[in-house]
Amino acid sequence: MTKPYTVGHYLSERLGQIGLKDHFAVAGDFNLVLLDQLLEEGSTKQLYSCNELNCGYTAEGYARANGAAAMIVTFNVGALSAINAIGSAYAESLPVIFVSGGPNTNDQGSGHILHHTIGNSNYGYQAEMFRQVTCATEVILSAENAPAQIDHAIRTALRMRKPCYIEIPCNLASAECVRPGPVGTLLAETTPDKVSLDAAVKAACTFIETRKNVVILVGSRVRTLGSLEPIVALADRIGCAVTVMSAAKSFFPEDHKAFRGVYWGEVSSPGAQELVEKADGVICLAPIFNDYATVGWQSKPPASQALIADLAEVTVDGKSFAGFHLGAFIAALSEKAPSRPATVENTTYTPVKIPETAPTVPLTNDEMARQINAMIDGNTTITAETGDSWFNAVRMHLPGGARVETEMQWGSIGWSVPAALGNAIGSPDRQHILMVGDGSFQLTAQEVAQMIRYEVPVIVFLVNNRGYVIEIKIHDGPYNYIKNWDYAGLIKAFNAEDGHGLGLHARTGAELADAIAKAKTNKKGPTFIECHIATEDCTDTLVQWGKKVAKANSRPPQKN
Ligand code: TPU
Repeated sequence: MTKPYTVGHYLSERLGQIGLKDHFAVAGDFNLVLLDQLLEEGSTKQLYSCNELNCGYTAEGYARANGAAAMIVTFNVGALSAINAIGSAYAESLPVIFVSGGPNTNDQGSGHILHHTIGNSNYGYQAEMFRQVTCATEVILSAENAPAQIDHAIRTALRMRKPCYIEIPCNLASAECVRPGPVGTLLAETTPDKVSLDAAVKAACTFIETRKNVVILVGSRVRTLGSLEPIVALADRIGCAVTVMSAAKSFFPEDHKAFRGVYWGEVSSPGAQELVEKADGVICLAPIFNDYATVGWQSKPPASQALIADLAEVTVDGKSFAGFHLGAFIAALSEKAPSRPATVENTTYTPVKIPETAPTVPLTNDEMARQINAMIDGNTTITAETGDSWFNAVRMHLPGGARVETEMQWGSIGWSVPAALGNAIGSPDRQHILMVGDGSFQLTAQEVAQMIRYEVPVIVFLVNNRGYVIEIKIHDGPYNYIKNWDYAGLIKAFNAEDGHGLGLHARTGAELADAIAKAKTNKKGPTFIECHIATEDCTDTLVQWGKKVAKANSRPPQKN
């Protein structure tokens, strides 16, 4: 007799069909049978994380490289640890398929009190919590309904570019169910509302025609397009200058003739602030104008001068249009938009050179950033953690094809270590660089062990500046100083008897150059370079930006 086809097999086959090669997991007794089923069906490889928060960030990073990701954890103790990472996937618009094991169906509604729960017998609260940070929440209660529910969650996540939630009771993972058909509708985009799309394109063309100085401002949610080509095509058609927001660093090729740097209010690349703020028409592609991006609410194009093309809505000249995806709008506008060459012709862009320091003096932040910048080629992905690493990544000059990943909307420190791992697993043919501060690293440090386990050659630059420098610059206090660790020394412990990680210290420019040379030849695991930098030595833009953000955060309460 052949083995029955199960709910777990169905999920597994669907994950493979949507283009995943891997899924990430932490085992627990509510998901063990499900993990068995995924292994048995085998469409995707099962990779493990040290804890569920890291598992979530790893999946989030993988989705950045691969378009989507999946993770499997156990009920409550696993899932609730992961919810921060699912919040990240929601905020950053990444379709992570979050799967939790659930209580046996015989226990649901029976009054039984189970372990790993808050001690009452209502097991719906986990799904309710996740409902706020997912676009579809499916609690499976029968094998018959499982295919439709799994498909609904996955389809919604892929279309909305947001995470979804699937809960599979531990006794249903191996219950018999039908096989999936071809992937077809799961991957298909919704048909755009042609009338609304045409009206939006017409309004956008009028907007461009009636403005003298048009500039494009690229925002971070263009990541959901999966390619920069549509944006380049639009820029080429209009012929105007292009700037990117800080969270969208690398989302327009910096070697393109129209590129004019990063617009970030008063900490913009030279010339970019003037260009955007003097333009009478700013085409904002999938922007997020939060307090960080606007430097404490200082720098946001006024509504009368902005066309805002969001993921599911275009707003222009006081009217909003919906019913189509950003990709459809950009493609249609690229065919119809009038040409406005003025801003490209009137301006130039010269990237700022990061200053060099002598190789024998103590290592400086500039020298570290300069040497990292020199390593970047068109096949490099840099993951930059919250902190001064953001500002260092933003000031680098990138060859076309280089990629920067940040988490500037959610900004949860510790994200970058697992996210760089996930990104590297999702795009193994690229060179992966991680820049992370010591404070952030202390949250998720153990995930370097998974880089070693899976022999992922991420080059990690750990900035040991003895504290939360970004917070020191925003609002200082004793809470911003941390216990020092021998970070590079951790690698020996993580390697144990069989790992190939390399841990190195860099205290001068020469030591850093030597460490980078070693990292380039270490392909069987991560190279971890602990860069010793003085606490007061950080990027100028961080200080300038920090003051403005602190001022915005300390506004007195409004009077009634
Ligand atoms: O380069 P540097 O020194 O700025 O980076 P480091 O050392 O990683 O410090 C980051 C400090 C930081 C904190 C403590 N940045 N944001 N926060 C607040 C914060 C606290 N907890 C979470 C999960 N996320 C946060 N952003």
